[in-house]
Amino acid sequence: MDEQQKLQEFQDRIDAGEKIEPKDWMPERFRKQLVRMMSQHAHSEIIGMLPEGNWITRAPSLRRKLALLAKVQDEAGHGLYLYSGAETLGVSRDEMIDDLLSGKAKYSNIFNYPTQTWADIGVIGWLVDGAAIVNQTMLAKSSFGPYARANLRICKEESFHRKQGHEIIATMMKGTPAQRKMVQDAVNRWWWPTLMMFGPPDDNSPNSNELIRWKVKTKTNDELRQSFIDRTVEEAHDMGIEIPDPDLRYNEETKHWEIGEINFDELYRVVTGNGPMNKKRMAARRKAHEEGRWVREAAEAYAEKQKLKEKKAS
Ligand code: FAQ
Repeated sequence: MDEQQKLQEFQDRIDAGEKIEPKDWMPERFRKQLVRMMSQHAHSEIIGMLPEGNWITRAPSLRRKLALLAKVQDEAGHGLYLYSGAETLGVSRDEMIDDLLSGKAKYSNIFNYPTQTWADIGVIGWLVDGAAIVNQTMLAKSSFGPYARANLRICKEESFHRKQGHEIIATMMKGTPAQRKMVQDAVNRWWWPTLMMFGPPDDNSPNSNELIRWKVKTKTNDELRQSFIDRTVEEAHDMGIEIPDPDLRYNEETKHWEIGEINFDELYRVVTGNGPMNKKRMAARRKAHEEGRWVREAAEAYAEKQKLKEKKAS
């Protein structure tokens, strides 16, 4: 079969709703796009542990501390599913981590903002995990098998994360005026960056057309953003929270909430290393990587020793 026929057969399989598995033939560009997305997604989960990890020692009760510890640990697990999935495409974990630590690889914009109060932890669960679920429920139907399966599992865990965030916020909104103010202040700071998590608008999203043709993505950035806005605005109003957007209005005809203009310059600034916390996040990640070196070396030495033992025994 020549390249053109292979491409056609590949597209036919995708159009028929089949999953592409690691050993199947795939265009090099498909492989590259998947490595890009899956590694960025994995890095986001790992860097995403930092803003919340910052509050584990300051959680207001033992129950809250336990839930937050478990959530942050889950994010590490998500990183592992995704790195393992990406490895099936022939890229090594070391290469992906090197790209993150050298600043070559991107990770989600949202983790470059500071967590200033306890309300930020609730808002991350409610808004950030809420946005991640909308995006990842779509990715759980992705045409690449390992990515779809990783997202399916991630979404189940993220639903708990969203619930714990929502519960923190709903509890604080029933508390004192100072607690309600703290929630509103956190929403004011996290609302717009959360909307940016869905990526640039469709007419300025260089990867979308290709990813949609290959059913890696089945919905566009703007479609997903809108679906998040519609469900979240209603929840905010139910809890007595104001959305910090003077242009927000409900369109009776389309049955959608319409928002004001998103400052996408801020998104580009943050994802190219110039957000409020980029340097701190990368410094913390590099330090953790260095401090964990002896653990990786010890684990490798142990595995090597086990292999030798097995060889001797056989
Ligand atoms: N942040 O052409 P498009 C989580 C980049 S996990 C950074 O539209 P595409 C869990 C994009 O990479 C959250 N960069 O790109 C958690 C591209 O640059 P490149 C992470 C962004 O791929 C919760 C360029 O802009 N989730 O939250 C962003 O079609 C709580 C042009 O963009 C995923 O990674 C951004 N927001 O769509 C953990 C999901 N947006 O690579 C802890 C998988 C765009 O060409 C606590 N990824 N860029 O140099 C995706 O769904 C997609 O890749 C998008 C971007 C939607 C992020």
